[in-house]
Amino acid sequence: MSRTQVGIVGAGPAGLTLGQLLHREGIDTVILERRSHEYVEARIRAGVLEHDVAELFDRAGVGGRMRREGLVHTGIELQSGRERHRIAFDELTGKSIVVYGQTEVVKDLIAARLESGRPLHFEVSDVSLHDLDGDRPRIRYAHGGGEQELECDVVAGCDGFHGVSRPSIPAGVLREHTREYPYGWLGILAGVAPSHDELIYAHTEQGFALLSMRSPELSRLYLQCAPDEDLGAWPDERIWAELQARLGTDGWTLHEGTILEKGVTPMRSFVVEPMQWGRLFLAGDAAHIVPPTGAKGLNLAIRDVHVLADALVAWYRDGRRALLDAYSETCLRRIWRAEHFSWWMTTMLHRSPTSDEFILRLQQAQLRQLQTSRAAATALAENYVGLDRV
Ligand code: FAS
Ligand code: PHB
Repeated sequence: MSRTQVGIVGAGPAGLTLGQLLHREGIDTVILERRSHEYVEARIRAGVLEHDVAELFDRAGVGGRMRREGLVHTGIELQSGRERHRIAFDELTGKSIVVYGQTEVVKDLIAARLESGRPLHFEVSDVSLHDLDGDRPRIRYAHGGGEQELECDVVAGCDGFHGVSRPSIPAGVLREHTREYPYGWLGILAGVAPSHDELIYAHTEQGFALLSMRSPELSRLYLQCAPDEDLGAWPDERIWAELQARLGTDGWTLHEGTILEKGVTPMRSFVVEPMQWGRLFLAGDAAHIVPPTGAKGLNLAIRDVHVLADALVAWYRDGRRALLDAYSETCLRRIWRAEHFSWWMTTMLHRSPTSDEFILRLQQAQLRQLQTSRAAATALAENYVGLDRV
């Protein structure tokens, strides 16, 4: 049996960031990841970093490439029909966001982990958690052709929505809250320069569309579709035609290019309470999911492990358990705020198959108020760039 202070299950943004934050405080960790190094780095997911999350990466010593290659944005465009209106983050909040792909964040975090020389095991299997309600929890797993056992002080469940950590909490402990949405996103990565310098969220009669980007050469675009949309029914020509129809506006051109990757993502809102049991602490998608309309998923994961790292440092340094005991309550305040914001953005901007003219008029009224009311625009901007206090 081997030993560490904090056993981390999952090498996504949550697990890798936690490992980096704890390593910088001299706390020993082992990160266990079921997928291969290549697979983890190739996954295309989120694209927006909140202002304070970008600054956290700076402080954690992994912000260098993000600052060189990331795109600082001071606003977004909301489009209603063929009319656009800009939400000016800098003017309304004094903050900005950084557009930098999750794939790049993960590459930077893995590079830092490998440079630290601390254990990061890819392609582990048969992970199971034991004695979580004692003071010596254990992680069993298979790796390198043999069965392994890792004794820890604490286990961090950073293994995403489909991981083993949440199900390791006994039945009856967790309260689950969930909403499924009657639509999803068909997302593409295209080898063409973005047709706009900021993100465009479009509400149209045909449905939602989003123009985003990854670099001056790479566009990331999404269009609302059925949650179980058949990708085979969407040849490249049809995707571009639908994006043209939804994003088009007078005097503006959506430039098309080679589609490098496409996929359909269903949407859900999901939260478990509490996010801790005994010496197990859940973080990121293992504990909560948001529809991507508010660009919160990745940012919530990083915020969770920032809280957890501070709590563990206080515990190891001074024996103070108060922050650890309050971990779940502290995270859930921000999580529920982000759940509401993501739900609000999603229901305001998507045309549900079950919605009627009444809902359409409510959506148009909300979008109009965001044009006419500084207070309404400020509330959106504060949530989007990331709230100081929740
Ligand atoms: P992750 O799921 O990223 O990482 C969990 C890790 O644990 C994975 O590497 C997994 O392989 C590993 N793991 C799972 N089970 C394991 C086991 N038994 N043993 C060991 N390892 C195990 N968010 C946004 O903000 N904007 C977006 O546009 C956006 N798009 C998304 C598209 C898709 C298809 C998905 C699935 C999510 C998207 N998200 C988006 C949300 C996403 O970015 C998550 O919020 C983010 O990845 C959360 O990070 P983690 O909590 O680290 O979980
Ligand atoms: C992305 O660039 O992938 C992205 C941006 C904003 C969102 C969702 C996804 O709300």
